[in-house]
Amino acid sequence: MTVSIQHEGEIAVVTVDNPPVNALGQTLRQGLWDAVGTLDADASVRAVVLICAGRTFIAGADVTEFGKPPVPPHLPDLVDRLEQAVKPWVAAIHGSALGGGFEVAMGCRFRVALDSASVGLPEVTLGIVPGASGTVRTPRLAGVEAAVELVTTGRPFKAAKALSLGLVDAVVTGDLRAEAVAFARTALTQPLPQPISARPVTSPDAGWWEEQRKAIAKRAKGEIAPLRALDCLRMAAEKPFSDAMAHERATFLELRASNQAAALRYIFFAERGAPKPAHLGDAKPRNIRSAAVIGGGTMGAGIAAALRDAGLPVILIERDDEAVQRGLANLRSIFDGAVKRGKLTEAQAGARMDGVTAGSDYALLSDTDLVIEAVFEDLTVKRAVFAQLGQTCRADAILATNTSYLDPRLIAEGLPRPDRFIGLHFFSPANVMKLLEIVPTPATSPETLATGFALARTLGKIPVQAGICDGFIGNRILKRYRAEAETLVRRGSPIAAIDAAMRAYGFAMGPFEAQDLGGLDIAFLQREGARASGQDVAETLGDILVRAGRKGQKTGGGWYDYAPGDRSPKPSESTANLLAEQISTGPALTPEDIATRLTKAMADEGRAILAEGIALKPSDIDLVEVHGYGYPRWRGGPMFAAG
Ligand code: 3H9
Repeated sequence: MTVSIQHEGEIAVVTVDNPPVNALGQTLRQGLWDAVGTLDADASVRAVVLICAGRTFIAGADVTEFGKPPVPPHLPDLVDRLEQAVKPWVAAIHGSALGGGFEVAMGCRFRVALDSASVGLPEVTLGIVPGASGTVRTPRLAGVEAAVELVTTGRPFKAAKALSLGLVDAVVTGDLRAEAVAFARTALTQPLPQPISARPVTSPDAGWWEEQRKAIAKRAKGEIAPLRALDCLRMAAEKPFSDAMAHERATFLELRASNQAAALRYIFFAERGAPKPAHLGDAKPRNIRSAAVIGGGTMGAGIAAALRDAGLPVILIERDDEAVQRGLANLRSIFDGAVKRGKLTEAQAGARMDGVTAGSDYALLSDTDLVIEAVFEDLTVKRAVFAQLGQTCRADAILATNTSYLDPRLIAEGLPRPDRFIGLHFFSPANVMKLLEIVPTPATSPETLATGFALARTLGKIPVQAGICDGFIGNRILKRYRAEAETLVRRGSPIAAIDAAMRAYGFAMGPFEAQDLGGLDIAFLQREGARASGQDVAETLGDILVRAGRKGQKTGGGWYDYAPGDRSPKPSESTANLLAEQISTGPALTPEDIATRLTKAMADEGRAILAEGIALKPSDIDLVEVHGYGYPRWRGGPMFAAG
């Protein structure tokens, strides 16, 4: 039964059971609609507790219904009906009350939450605004400022914060059902609070709203839903309830049909499908209870931090004591940064470090389940590492390389158990970036591959399987993107115009600013390496700059100039002079032309990658671009955008 009713004396308990996340499909909406009628007509009932079975309270509207015509009872009507029920309802929240789920909770007269629960209105992350009074009731419940934060960021609030803002009435621990029933009994002894729709709301002045608009527009970088949500909230603060409701509903329906919402829904489901690809079949992942990282540089320390964040004990290996200390310092500075940003307490950061054993002796690894190598990108160096790992690790340990450009088959040569070897390509900073490219070799066993995917789940990462080629999926597309951007420069488009066009498209940075930040020398050295091994690699504009000592921000200039201590790029005369001979005059391109050219190049490379079997499906490529390379999420990725 999706909705069932039990009785505890004069309190009725309505249980919603609609796995996996109690989404508000038509059957559930109808079930709740009918329950209101049944319980209002039941003279033995004085109050109602609404509770959910399974992992969470109602997590929102059923997103799979969004492409279809809405079927009654509509959610806004259900929320009104709950609010108008003669018997007061108490929402008992565990897990997350999100979107329509929180709107249902706001239809209830009271909200009681477990201390581990959270509440939120994440609709803007799906390209829409709340469609069942979220923008209209929230300011009446918790004030305009809290409502603006909740609705325009889409980020849920933890129970304690929700309580302090008045979004919930009580936070409890232990047995939620018993606590909520007790809460309902006590509530009946006092006068009921007004239903939320009848509560007053005070609007801040016009200047405040303008400031919000500016801040949100800057953050949104082209995404429309957060600004439209702000409009709805302003309407709710300044106009009567019913006018604001009509405006919210119209905005919700309009945005639901928008391209941005379609793109965001597509990414939402792609993300959820990624950890469980069908081709893994019934291969069982190995249980990973301990991990080690070889190399304590930026990447190695980031990977170690990600493993510690997931609760795994970590062994960090470096080549000598000095390097061990440097590695530990890198790791500590990651956790210190987290403390500064309020993400970890001092005690938690200390516990993270306590779970790390560091040293230079590979014998430390004799009982480790998983080892990830993150040393210098040099085949000889990596092979030497794996030769030692092959000798010291347990025969059933999984051995992984974090290489970004080298052929994992060559790295694995000579390993006693090649079936246990796999590429796990993290993105820097590895404790932050969500993407994990998983690169099996032909010898990798299904069990090892399944373990790579399971590890991604443990680390909270989005796994995408990639075949072996130069740069795998992400860096191969990046190379093509940069090459196309250089082609535009050669044909006369100003460097700054190209960067501005890509920012206008939704990237945080354009291709040249990004290279200046990361350093032009890394890709240069790779090309030089390829040239040295006899490959025919054409001279790039970036090569000309590096040869002239312009490696990016770290050398005071790359594509742009930088004043000391200032990271803002200034068009560079030196760069213009160095490249002058390479540049001809081509047709003037609009920002849209530029973005179309560059994103089309990415999609073309994506199609080649699919044709070669390097990526298994277009959505994998889009996940790589969105989570590893800053492709605007609301555009869905290059493959989605190309249609
Ligand atoms: C909304 O409410 C609009 C209203 O304002 C107005 C309406 C008029 N629908 O994430 P998980 C599936 S907009 C359908 O791995 P977790 C998901 O695809 C909605 N399906 O679990 C997956 O399926 P499968 C606002 C959904 O425990 C399975 O559930 N709400 C929905 O890591 C498990 O998902 C949101 O945006 C859905 N709404 O996390 C909340 N949600 O097993 C979105 C999930 O077949 N959901 N599925 O792959 C979440 O944030 C997380 O799912 C949640 C649980 C935190 C709840």
